[in-house]
Amino acid sequence: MKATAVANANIALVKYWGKRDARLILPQNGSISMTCDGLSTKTTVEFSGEYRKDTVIINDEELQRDEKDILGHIEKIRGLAAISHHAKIVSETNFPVAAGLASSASGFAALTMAAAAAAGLELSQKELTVLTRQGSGSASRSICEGFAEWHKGNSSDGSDSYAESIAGRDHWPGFRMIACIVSEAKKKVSSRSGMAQTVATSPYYDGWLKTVEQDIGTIRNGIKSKNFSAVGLTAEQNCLKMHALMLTTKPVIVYWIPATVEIIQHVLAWREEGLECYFTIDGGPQVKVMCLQENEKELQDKLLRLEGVKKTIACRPGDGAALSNSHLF
Ligand code: 2P0
Repeated sequence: MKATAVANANIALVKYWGKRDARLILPQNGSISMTCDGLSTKTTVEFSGEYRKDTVIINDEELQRDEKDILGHIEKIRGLAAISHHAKIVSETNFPVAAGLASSASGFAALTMAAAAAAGLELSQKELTVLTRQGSGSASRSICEGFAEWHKGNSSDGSDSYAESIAGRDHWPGFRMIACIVSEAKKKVSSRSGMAQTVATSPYYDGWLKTVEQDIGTIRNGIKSKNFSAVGLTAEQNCLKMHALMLTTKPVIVYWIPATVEIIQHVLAWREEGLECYFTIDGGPQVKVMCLQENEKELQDKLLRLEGVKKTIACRPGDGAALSNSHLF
């Protein structure tokens, strides 16, 4: 009863920021993301009668505060499989955790896939995304390869709120997401509590919901037809609309630091000069710059010359989550 899975992080092109059901993790709107090759989490789960309690070890540290209810998610999987053994869970992530690089997405995707396999559940990919979603919403997209769409769904039981790949990893191999690391500090407001505050208090939330479907259509079509300008510009505008929601939340949520704004200003100036690039920012200060492969090197050189940029990681569309035979223990 032991299995290991590897999953990549994903960066949203149309963002998820708000739930209509917090228990089942049902979103207010659909979202679209790119699964990022190389930003991965590997997780081994074993259920055994020998274990006296559940243990979770992430990047060599035993979990002390279960903010995202990892053990609640394991309990749900035990219930589905009708088993009662305790679990040992060991997880390793190869990029900065909790600073807005979607570590919980890759983490919950790898955890769910490994735990479901270790528990003997046989799930379709769609069912796996539904189960993963109940651990962490954006993680449902990390199950899928290339470009993923998480459908909002309408049913109250959440069975139609699932993710699927809308284009495989080799559909658009020249698409690049350059993650610029500007800070490795842990964020002060979690996405989970931040988005709940936004839905409850931002006067702009209705405006967000009114335009998000259109962004989904533009980006889905843009990915299918490889229209970089349409995808980049719409993703950038969608990101700014989400941050406008954060800025109008009470109490206010500001994830940006000076280096975030420095990169925004430069991306806009470089684009003005003819170097096509767009930015997107999530629940943290890091900026991800979208470009095509032919401009990757020039942009990475320019970004690394900025004072606030500590490091860049360029990703292409990556694989969906997969089981592995090499266990972590
Ligand atoms: C996204 N984010 O679409 C957006 C953009 C952050 C900003 O999904 O409560 O960690 O576990 O469902 O998935 C972060 O939210 O929240 C997120 P839960 P999650 O990528």
